[in-house]
Amino acid sequence: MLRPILIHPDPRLKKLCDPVAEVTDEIRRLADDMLETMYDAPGVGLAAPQVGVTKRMLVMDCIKDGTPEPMVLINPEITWGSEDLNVYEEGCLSIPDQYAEVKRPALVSVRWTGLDGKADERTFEGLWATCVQHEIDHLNGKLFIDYLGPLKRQMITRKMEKLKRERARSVDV
Ligand code: K2U
Ligand code: ZN
Repeated sequence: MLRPILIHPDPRLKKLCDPVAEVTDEIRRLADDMLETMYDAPGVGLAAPQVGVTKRMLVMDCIKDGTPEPMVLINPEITWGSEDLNVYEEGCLSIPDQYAEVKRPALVSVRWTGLDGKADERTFEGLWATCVQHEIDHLNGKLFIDYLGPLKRQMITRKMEKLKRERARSVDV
């Protein structure tokens, strides 16, 4: 089922998320809901804290046109990052309609546990590399605006506070 995506500022988006102890049916249902919510947004990635679950799990599918390639990463860890950096104009489903350039390693190796409980490891590049780093930041309570200067970050936060006030009013009506 679709889950509501939290909008910044929200304390749950700043929390250090807890490891997933065991891949239970509830975790599998959460992964399905996160993928459904991600495709509906639409986005190419989504982290559990963005739907209010402060657990270390993320989903990704950076395939634009072609066969979708949904991925579920449980307790992901970055084991290596390239010296070379890539700049990407990032957005975030928890900070709608705000974009800014963020520099990140162009390639990253990530180790994680899959829904089958098995360990997996892969080196990502391109949009996949940017996305997986953006999502793992979410698991550590970090947002892409934390890489910006204080003034730009504050301006974006103020815009989100206004948006939340307007959304709350429209629901009240
Ligand atoms: O975590 C999220 O908020 C989902 C982001 C992930 C993302 C941000 C920046 C760069 C890559 C991935 C959403 O997918 S934002 C929507 C989007 C769609 C296509 C390309 C980039 C961002
Ligand atoms: Zn995000």
